[in-house]
Parts: sequence; structure tokens; C-alpha cells
Amino acid sequence: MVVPTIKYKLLRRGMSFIRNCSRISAGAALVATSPAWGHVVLSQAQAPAGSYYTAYFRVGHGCAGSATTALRIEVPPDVVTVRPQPKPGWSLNIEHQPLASPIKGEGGRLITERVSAITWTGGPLPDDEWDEFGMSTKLPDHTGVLYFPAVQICVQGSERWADTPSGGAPAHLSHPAPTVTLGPPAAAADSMANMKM
Ligand SMILES: [Cu+2]
Repeated sequence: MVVPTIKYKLLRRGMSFIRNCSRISAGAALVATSPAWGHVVLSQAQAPAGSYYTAYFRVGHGCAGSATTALRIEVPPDVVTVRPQPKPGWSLNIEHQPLASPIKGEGGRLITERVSAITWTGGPLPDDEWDEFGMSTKLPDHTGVLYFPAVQICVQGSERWADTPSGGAPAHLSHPAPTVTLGPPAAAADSMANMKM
């Protein structure tokens, strides 16, 4: 494993935030199949393309020990339908963006804009506690990786979780964007949905 070496180097450079991450990622390494616990991540890292998906953004710790007071999530351009989950103690801000070309939504209603970002503000969520922030989405029909760049604001400082791999190993990103990997559509689930209609 090269990870301990990297952690050591970062610690030597005085990047204290990595201490939070090291404690958490050590636990995550024991359960290799579960998503990483550090950083800001999506709790369910895989979903079928074209499915309805409730995205839970898990905030694992604060900013270098400082409590979290806001989380802003950018919605990928090809995700058109988004509904955020209100949280007690947090207020919601929803940013909209006009669609290049309107699309037909449920019931034939014309959709002319999309939700481009959602921010929860409140808390504070202490550094040594975790929480999840939810939004229901309709995923695009194609397979591949979707990135939801996040900004975590804290009482002191902030962290931007927006790194994406450029051909390299995702494990080496210091501030990876939350991701969900879209697999082939679930045929069984589709036929169930059609039966209900
Ligand atoms: Cu972390």
C-alpha cells in the first residue's frame, strides 16, 4: 500500500486536515466493499442508468477540526430532475439554470429549467460527528461516472471536494468529488415500473 506513505508526506507538510481522513480511511480499508468514509462522498456509489436514485451526501468530518455549517452540491448537467430533502436545523437554497432546449416532464408538462446546485446551511455539524444530506434524482440513461462537486463550509475555513481523475488512480486524489457510477439499466426493475403504469 502506498497510502500510508502519502499520508506521512502530507502530515509532514503540515496539512492537518488529513489527520481526520486517516483515522476514517483506516476503518474504511477494513471494509473494502463499502464507500470511503472520509471526505464528502455519496453513500451509495453505484446505481443503474436511468433509474430513480436518492443521493445521500455523507459528510464524514469537518474542515481541519472545524464544524460544518454549509454544504453546496453542484448537480451534473445531464441530471434534470432533482428534489432536495429538507433537514431540521438546516435551510435550503436551490439554484436554477435554464435548459438549452425544453423537455417534456411527467404529465406532458414542459420543463424549461433545471436545478443546478443545492446548498444546505445550518448546523453546525461538529467535526467528530457525521451526517447525510439527501436529494432524489432521475439518473441519465447512459452508463459511466457522474460527478457532484461539493463545497463544505465550516466555522473556520472550507474544503472543495471537486477533484476528478485525469487518467490516474482515483485513490490518490486529495479532494475527490462525490461520484456515483451508473451501470446498465436493471431490466427487471424496468418491467416492474412498466407494470405499475
Ligand atoms: Cu476526509
